[in-house]
Amino acid sequence: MITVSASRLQSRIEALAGFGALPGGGVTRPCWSPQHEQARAWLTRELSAAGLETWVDRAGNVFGGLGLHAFGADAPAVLTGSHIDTVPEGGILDGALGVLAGLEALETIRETNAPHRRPLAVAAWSDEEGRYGSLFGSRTFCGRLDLTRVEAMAAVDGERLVDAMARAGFDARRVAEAQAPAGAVAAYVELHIEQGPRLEEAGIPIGIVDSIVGVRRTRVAFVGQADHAGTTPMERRRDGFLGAAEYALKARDLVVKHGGGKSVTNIGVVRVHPGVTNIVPARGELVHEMRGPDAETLARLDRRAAALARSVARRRRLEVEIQPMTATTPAACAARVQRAIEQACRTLGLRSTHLYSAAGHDAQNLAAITDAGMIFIPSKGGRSHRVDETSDREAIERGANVLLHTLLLLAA
Ligand code: HGY
Ligand code: MN
Ligand code: MN
Repeated sequence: MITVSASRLQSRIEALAGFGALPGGGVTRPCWSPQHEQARAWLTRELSAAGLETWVDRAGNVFGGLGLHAFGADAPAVLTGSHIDTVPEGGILDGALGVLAGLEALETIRETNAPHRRPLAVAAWSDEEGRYGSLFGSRTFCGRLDLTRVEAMAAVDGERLVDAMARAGFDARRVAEAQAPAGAVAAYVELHIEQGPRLEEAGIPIGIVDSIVGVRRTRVAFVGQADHAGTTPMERRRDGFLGAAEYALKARDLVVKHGGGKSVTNIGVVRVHPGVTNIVPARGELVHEMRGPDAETLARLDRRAAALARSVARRRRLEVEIQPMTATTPAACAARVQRAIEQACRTLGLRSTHLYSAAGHDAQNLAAITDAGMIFIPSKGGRSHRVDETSDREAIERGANVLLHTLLLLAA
């Protein structure tokens, strides 16, 4: 039975971790940044050295093909992949594992001449973490990007996508050319760390994902009046930050109480304007994120959160601005891909369990154009999106072998 080279995979994980490495461990490698572009160049060299056809599309997606040099309906390909961009102060496996295990699987297939009827490819999708707009590269590839919005897309710190791409040598106005021809992808399967505690606590080595949550992000701003922080009587103040603070606490309760038990919410971006200590905040702005496996529940929470924002503003004599930013839809994973993963686990003698993904992934875009699925391995302590994110080497090897055999089954 063919298996991957765990040492070669491990050494590539460590090499990729060097791009944007932080002194205390972990990595910061936002898409289009200099360290990300160095990682991209390194990856294209590794793909070529592994004997794969290598190309980069207009949306910055990197591909390595085995029996494939471009996507077309004449030769539908079995695709794997993930992303090499990271969150700030993130871990070295989120995304990187799926890209490098995909490379390792294709290289092993080529070296062993393992039979496969369909061509195979591995992808590194641009800006999966959505610094400029969530799941950007796979959304473009799957024809799901609203192209009229590209000019306006920007990070929360204001940096525009067009400028970030231009600095990396890409023309954002041409991303539409990255859309894959219809029928070009026969199936998609992605290996990823679970990023949560369920597999480790259940003592099960492999997760077979059956659905992926939808994620909604909304910018909510409470607008009052700047005033002198010392001389303005307390009852006269119209404090934008306090509106945002009250909303944040009540929005959390709303989602916990009325989210059906699987919905979650987070507010990780807060800005106060003018933002100096001796002025009553005129403006308190936050990005409100909600996630859940059920689209209807998410839509209902959205409506209730907007009503909450308006009632907080009214009570505090503030204006409120509610701007939807991005909304991904929950995606079901294809039964055919889940069955292939199950069969690969049986071949390798590994226990598995089905679970939904509480993180968003590129696979939810691929699910719109082909049969898509995901393989999870346990995260130590469920830790992710933090510098001490890690998984056991054995878990990484098991995941890569399940990916290898799943790809062979899907490409047979
Ligand atoms: O945020 C997420 O769910 C993923 O890690 N991009
Ligand atoms: Mn992530
Ligand atoms: Mn990820």
